Amino acid sequence: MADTHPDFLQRPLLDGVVPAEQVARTEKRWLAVMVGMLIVMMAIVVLTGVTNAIHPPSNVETIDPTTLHLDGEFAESNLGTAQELDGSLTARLIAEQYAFVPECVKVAVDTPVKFRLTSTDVVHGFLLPATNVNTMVVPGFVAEVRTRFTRPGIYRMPCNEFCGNGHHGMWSRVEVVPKEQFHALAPTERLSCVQQ
Ligand SMILES: [Cu+2]
Repeated sequence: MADTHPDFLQRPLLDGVVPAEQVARTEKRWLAVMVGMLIVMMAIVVLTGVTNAIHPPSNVETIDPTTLHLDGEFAESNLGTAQELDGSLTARLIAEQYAFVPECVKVAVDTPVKFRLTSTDVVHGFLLPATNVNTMVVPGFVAEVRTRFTRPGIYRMPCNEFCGNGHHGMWSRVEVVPKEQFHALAPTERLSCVQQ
């Protein structure tokens, strides 16, 4: 009888056991599909990279991370919150290992706010909980996020991209104050709230 064959491999399979050849055939098919997907995805990455079609999130504005502290928009004197002619606010910050500069920015409630950020070293993340603000901050690019705060308060802001050993300590905050309070501040006091 076949099921008592002295060679174990020659005995018939129990019910429900799939023959080895069938398993191998199915695995080969899946392998081919996966290799095909990998090739397509690699081709997309290479092609979009070569044609400069890959961009970091947000708007595609480039900046030289090695000289941004010397002059221009992200020079130290320009960091923090500035009021535009139309009444909106622009807050400029630099993200670097392991801090945001300035560490605290002040903005007014019910006012359009534009955050502009860049990084001097590695990829960081800028996230304000309970708002639409959440962007990667990529060296070489300016990340821009627009929002409007409907409630005053302190929005604590963790770096949400792992950026190195000190990442867990990379915190900052945005203080949203009533409009009158903001407008009563001297321009230098509006810039940041680090010392307050
Ligand atoms: Cu980080």
